[in-house]
Formats: sequence, C-alpha cells, structure tokens
Amino acid sequence: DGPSVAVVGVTGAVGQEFLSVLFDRNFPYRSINMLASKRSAGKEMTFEGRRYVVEELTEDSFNGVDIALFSAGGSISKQFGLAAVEKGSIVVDNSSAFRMVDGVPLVIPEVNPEAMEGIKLGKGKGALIANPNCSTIICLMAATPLHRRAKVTRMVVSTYQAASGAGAAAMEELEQQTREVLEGKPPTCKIFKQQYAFNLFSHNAPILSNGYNEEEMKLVKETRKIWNDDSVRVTATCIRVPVMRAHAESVNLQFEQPLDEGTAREILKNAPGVVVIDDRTLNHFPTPLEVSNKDNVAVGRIRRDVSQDGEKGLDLFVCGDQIRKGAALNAVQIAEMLL
Ligand code: 11C
Repeated sequence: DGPSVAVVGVTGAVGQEFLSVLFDRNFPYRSINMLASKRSAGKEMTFEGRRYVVEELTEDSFNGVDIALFSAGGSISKQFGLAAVEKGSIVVDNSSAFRMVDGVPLVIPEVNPEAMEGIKLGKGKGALIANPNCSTIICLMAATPLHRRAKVTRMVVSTYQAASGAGAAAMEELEQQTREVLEGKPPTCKIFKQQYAFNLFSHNAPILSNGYNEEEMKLVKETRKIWNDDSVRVTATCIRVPVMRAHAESVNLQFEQPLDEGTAREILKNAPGVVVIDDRTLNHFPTPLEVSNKDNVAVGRIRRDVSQDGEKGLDLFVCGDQIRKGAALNAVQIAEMLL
C-alpha cells in the first residue's frame, strides 16, 4: 500500500539519494517509476530487491502517479512539472524553477511546514511544492530556531560549497583532478573552468547585474519567502571548495531582541534536525566530512559577535550534507508530510 511514486532524474546524484532516503526511512510506497532522460532510459537497476528498468521521461510518465520527486534540473522541471501536476501528481521539485513563484510553497519541514497546509494526497488534485536551494536549507536549519526566539533582522552568510552541488560529474572531476595533480599531470577541467583540486573559487552560478551570483541571491530571496518576512536583510558570498558532498557556512546573525550564546546553544541543542558540535577545549567543531551521509545539520562556533552591541549578534558555523538534507532528505520529508 502507500502512494505511487515517480523519481525524475533517478540516475543523478540526488536521484540516487532519493532512493537511499526512501529506503532508510521505510517510506511506504505502492510502486516507483524510475524516470530519466532518453540517454539513461533502458538502464537496469535494483532497489529493495526488485529490478527496475529506467524509463524515458515523457508527459505520459505521470499517469496514476501520486508523488513525483523531481531532480533533473530547472528546464526539465519546467517542461514536465506542470504536466505531472495536471495528471494529479503532487510534485516535490528540487530545482529552482518554481521556488519563487507565488502560491508555490517553498518548504523546509522543520522550519515552515505550515506553508504546505491544504496540500494532501488522495484529493485527486495535483500540486507543486518546491525544495529550497541546499545552501538555504542548511543555513536556515540553524538560523530559524534562533530567529523564532529573537527575530533575525540581518544575516551575513559565507559558504564553502561542495562538489556535489554541481552534480555527480563535478564530484568525479574533483576526484580525477586530485589524482592528476598528485601525479604531476595537468588537471582535466570539464565542469569547471578552473582547477578545482587544491583550490577554491567563487561559485560557478551566473553573475547577475548587481554583482551577486545566482546562488547568493537564492539565499537572499528564499530566506525571505521561507520566513515569510520581506524585511529581513540577507547578504551572501558563495564559494566552491574541494569537498565532496557537504556544504559549510559561516552565518552571522543580528537580532531584534537580545540572545546570549548560552541560550542560543540550548535552543540549537533542542532543535529538530540539528546537532551541536561546539567543543572549544578540543577545538572540535562541525566539518563537512563529519556530516557527510548524515541527516542532521551540525552547528558550532556559537559565539557572541563582538562587533555588535549587547547580546544582539551571534556567529555560527554550520555544516550539512548537500545531497541529503540539502536535497533528497528534505524532499522526502516533504513527501512524508503528505501521507
Ligand atoms: C550548489 N546549491 O551547491 C547549488 C546547486 O538551485 O538547486 C543547486 C542549485 C539549486 O552548487
């Protein structure tokens, strides 16, 4: 029993993670359609002891599908997302295609579950729900519990983003380049224009007319939508670092109400989906490796911002698995809320 599910982009890094998360969380499904581009159609795969053949994604792929998990890029979501909704599917879309569209809920289940109120399975009506950008999810998992207590008025984010955010091919490129550089060979640059191994660079998203790149503006706009607060001031600098699959972020918060670091630490210790790693004696704080393949977002370096008056500023360092909580897990949690 359970809903019929379609996984769009099943051969990609997030697509594969959708399956792991469905399995790990014992998600009750009646059937799964494994969907991908024509190039991957026909591939065979095994999931939970059953053999599946990857089917080519077409508008007819969604007949009888209750929940469609999309992670195949914005253009595929734009092309097929609405077709799926018309067939009555509830689409949880991991791309940026619909995030900022009015009326489309942009959801982190621990943060704003109320945004998807009224969307339920079995009503015979399709709907779109957007999964936020991974850097936004990871940042807001830590910032929201504090925002609820003391209201964030300004947030400054600096990211250290992993290869996985640019897909499986970028992860392979990092691995290959690392080997090549160690062997004294010139690194092969296919996904990124510049050497990635033993280097870091400004995020590869297109630069906009205001000088920010798209990734940075996603943090600005998505935060406002998720917090339902157009007044919150957010600025970001996004950097790609040679890490495989977990993003790290420095987050500086300014509050309307005072919030001391001890209270903030207690709030974060009790926040769902958050783990505090903040050992000053051992200099042990969150690292991308420690959160890789984990569900929880780790927070540490919790300290008063000495540049701000009183107790109205805090600094945090946050790490989260980009493929898991930054993408597949968040989407599956949304799907669970529909059950
Ligand atoms: C990255 N966040 O880490 C990006 C990738 O809007 O879903 C995902 C882009 C998005 O590079």
